[in-house]
Amino acid sequence: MKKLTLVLLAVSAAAVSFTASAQFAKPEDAIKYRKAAFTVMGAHFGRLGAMAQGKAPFDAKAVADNAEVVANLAKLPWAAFGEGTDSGETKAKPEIWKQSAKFKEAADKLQAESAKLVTAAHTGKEDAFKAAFTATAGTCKSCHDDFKAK
Ligand code: ASC
Repeated sequence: MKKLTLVLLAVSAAAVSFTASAQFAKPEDAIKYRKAAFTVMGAHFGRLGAMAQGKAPFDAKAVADNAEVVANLAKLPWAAFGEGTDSGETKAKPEIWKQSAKFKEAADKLQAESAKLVTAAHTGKEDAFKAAFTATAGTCKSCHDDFKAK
């Protein structure tokens, strides 16, 4: 039984990592994919931002729903920064590939902070949400500063 569980876990982990390193037929497809992920993430992050900045009333349920979308989407773009995807319709800076460890660190920070944002959102506390939102937004900004052309 224990063995079977381990085998099943290994299989599902492999399935997840396969999804994460999604194969793209063409570099343009990868670029489109990652931009789409960032666009949808940005839309949901924007809804959180409106609440964090008092431009929309704080709604704990909406905060939790949007935070979950952000945290899930935050896992997706990175597999689409493969070789050959540095040119074309993209604002990606060459530093992404030249400083790949630093880029991965930035990507990991977004994922870590957005996971904390989900936890904070589930407390239902506005202050906790605002603090976690600010921390997450900081990871967006620093990555854009280093790795995204204006
Ligand atoms: C957003 C959005 C970003 C980040 C960034 C945070 O709402 O679309 O890219 O916040 O501006 O500084």
